[in-house]
Amino acid sequence: MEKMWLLLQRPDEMACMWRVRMASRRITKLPKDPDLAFCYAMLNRVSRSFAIVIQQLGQELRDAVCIFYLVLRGLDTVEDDMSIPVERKIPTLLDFHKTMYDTEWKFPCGDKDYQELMDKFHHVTASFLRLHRRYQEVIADVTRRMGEGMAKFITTDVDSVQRWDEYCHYVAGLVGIGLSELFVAAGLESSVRQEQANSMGLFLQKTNIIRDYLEDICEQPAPRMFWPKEVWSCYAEQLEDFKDDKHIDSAVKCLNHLVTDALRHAPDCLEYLAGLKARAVFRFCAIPQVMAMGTLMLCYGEPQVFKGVVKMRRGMAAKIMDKTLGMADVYGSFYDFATWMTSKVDTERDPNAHVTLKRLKDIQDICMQSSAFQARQRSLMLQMKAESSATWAVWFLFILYAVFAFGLLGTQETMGIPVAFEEGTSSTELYHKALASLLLVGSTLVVLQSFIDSKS
Ligand code: D9A
Repeated sequence: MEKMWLLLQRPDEMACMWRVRMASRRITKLPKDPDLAFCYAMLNRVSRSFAIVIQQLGQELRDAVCIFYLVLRGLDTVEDDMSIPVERKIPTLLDFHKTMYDTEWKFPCGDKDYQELMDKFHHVTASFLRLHRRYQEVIADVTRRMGEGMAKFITTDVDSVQRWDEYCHYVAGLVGIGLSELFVAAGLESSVRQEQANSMGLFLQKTNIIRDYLEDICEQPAPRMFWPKEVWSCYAEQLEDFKDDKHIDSAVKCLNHLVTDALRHAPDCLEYLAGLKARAVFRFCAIPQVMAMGTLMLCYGEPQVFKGVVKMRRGMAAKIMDKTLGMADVYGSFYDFATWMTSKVDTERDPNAHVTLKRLKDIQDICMQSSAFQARQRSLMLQMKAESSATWAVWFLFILYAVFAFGLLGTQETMGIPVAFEEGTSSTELYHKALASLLLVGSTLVVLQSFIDSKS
C-alpha cells in the first residue's frame, strides 16, 4: 500500500529505485577468486551504497578501490574499538601499513561485520598482494599516514575547528588524496590536486559527523565525540546537553554552525569534480558528494538530528545514483539543495545566518556560472512546458469523451447513435459513462497536482 502511494506521488523516484535495485543485483555475482570474493561480499555488507557506486569503475581500478576501502575499514575498526588499551592500540595503528603485507597477521577486534572482517583479514591481505605494485604503494602510503594521524589523535582532543580539519584530513582527506593517486596510477586522470582532493574527504566526513551526533554520543561503553569544542562550547556546557529536549534551541544553532562550516568545502569539491576527465571516475566521485550536500540540507535546522536518525529518502538516494551523469547534474543538485537550505535559514534567530547565506550564495553562483548548468536549466524548462501542455491536452480530451458518454450537448444524436442508447440501460452506455468518469477524475487530480507543484 505504501509502495502504491509512493508510486503515485513520485513515479520518477520509483523508476530510479527499480533501476538501482537491478544494478545492485548484478553485484551479488561475486568474482571467482575466493579472496576477492570475500572482499566484495564484505563490502556489500558494510556499505551497500558504496558497493553500488564502486560499480561505476572498470574492473582493475574497482578491485584496488574495494581493497583500499577494506584496509581503511580495518584501520578504522582498530581506532574505534574502545576495549583495546592505548599502549596496544597506538603501535597497531602505526604498524598497520607494514602488517598488511603479512598474510599470517591478524588482530581480532571490533564487533559484528567488522569482527568478521578483522578475523578473516588474510583475504584482504592476499587480494592486496595480488594488486599491481603501483596500487599497493598508494594504499600502503595512505594507510601509514592515516595510522600516524589516528595515533596522534588518541591523545589529542578535537578542540578547535583547525584541529577538526586536521583530524578529518587524516581519516578522510587522505582517502580523497589516495583515491586520486589511484586514478592517476590507473592512467585515467593526469594529476592529483591535493587541496581539492582533501576537501572531498572533509565534506563527506563532516557531513557524517554532523548527522551521526546521537549515534556517536550514545556509543557504548564510552561516548565518541567528534564535534569540535570551539563550536559547541558557544552553545552548551557539555556536548551531551544537546540530547536534552530543554537545550534543543541551542542544539540546533550549534548544528547549523557546523553545517555552515562544512559548506566551506563545497566549492573545492565542485572544482575537483569539474576537473575530472574519466566518466567512470566522475560518477564514482560525484554521487557521494551530491548525497552529502543533500544530507546537509536535510540536517540544517532539524531538531530530529538530536532525537534519532536523519536519512535521505531511499527514493531520493536512488534518484541521485541514477541521474548523476555529468557536471550539469552535480551543479543542478547543489543549486537546488542550496536553494532549499537558503529557505530554511532563520535570519532573526540564527547568529550565523549571514555566513550561511553567503556560503550558500557562493555555491549557487558557482553553479549558475557554468554553461552546463544553464543548458540544463533550459532543457528542464522546455521539458516541463512540454509535460504541462501534454497534461492539459489529455485532460481536454477526457472532457470531450465525458461530454460524449453522458450525451451532453446532443453529441450522440448529432453523431447518429440510435435512440435505444438513450434509455440508460445499454451496457455499452454504462461502460462509457463509468470509464469517462474514472478518466476525468484521475486526470483532474493529475492536473491539480501539477498545478499545485508549479505554484510551490
Ligand atoms: C570513500 Cl575508498 C570513503 N568514505 C565515504 C564514501 O566515499 C568516499 C571511504 C573509503 C573510500 C572512499 C569517496 C568516494 C569517492 C571519491 C572520494 C571519496 O574521494 C575522491 O573519499 C573522499 O564516505 C568515507 C570517508 C568520508 C571517511 C572518506 C561514501 C560512503 N558513503 C556511505 C554513506 C553513509 O551514509 O555513510 O561510504 C555508505 O555508502 O555507507
